[in-house]
Amino acid sequence: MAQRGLLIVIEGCDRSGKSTQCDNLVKRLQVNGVDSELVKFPDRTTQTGKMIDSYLQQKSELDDHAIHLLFSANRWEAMKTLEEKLNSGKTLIVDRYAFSGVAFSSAKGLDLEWCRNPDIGLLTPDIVLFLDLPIDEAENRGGFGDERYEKRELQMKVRDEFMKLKDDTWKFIDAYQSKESVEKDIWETIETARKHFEDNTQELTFSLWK
Ligand code: NYM
Ligand code: MG
Repeated sequence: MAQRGLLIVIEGCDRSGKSTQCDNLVKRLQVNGVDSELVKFPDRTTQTGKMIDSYLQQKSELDDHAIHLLFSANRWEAMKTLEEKLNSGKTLIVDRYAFSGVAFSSAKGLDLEWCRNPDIGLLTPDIVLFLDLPIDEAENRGGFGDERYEKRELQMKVRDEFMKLKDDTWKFIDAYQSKESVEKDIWETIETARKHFEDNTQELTFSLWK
């Protein structure tokens, strides 16, 4: 069987440059002959994703617990496909994951432990890159404030909640640099990780949190 692909998660607050960097990373991996694909959560195209999209665009209201569970369901419904892809050798670059799920909901005031529960058992990422950007800079970037949650106070709380979730699979990327420098830092981090995993074949585990 081909060696499985890596599950690489990119996290950060809103406007930290995640989507641009995820696109660049997938392209660069492909150019370098690594079979890779972009995955984005929330996936707004599915049934749960449409409800989430409407909520984020402030077109509908939902109880905080209910939307939290929808975000989690949106990940769960993708797991089988993601597992198959990884096992076939594809590397996945995932734009947001359960860390966002917990960080945003707990920043709104839900209990952190309660928030972690629905995502227990999801595929464990091999590496999490956290794009770190000062809130002042995020606010200045175009589009901030368009969607629910894109407010200074909440984003600051979200960052604090993210910090409670980090472990030794997390790598911090200074997102307050030129796009090119951020891309370079990400690439170097990923190259190091790829070399590490080439020498140490990892089991695919389903235990994001215990
Ligand atoms: N978000 C994202 C959550 O609140 N919970 C989650 O589980 C996920 C994956 O949705 N402000 C929030 C974070 C963002 C918003 O994400 C949509 P994006 O990457 O801006 O489309
Ligand atoms: Mg956003």
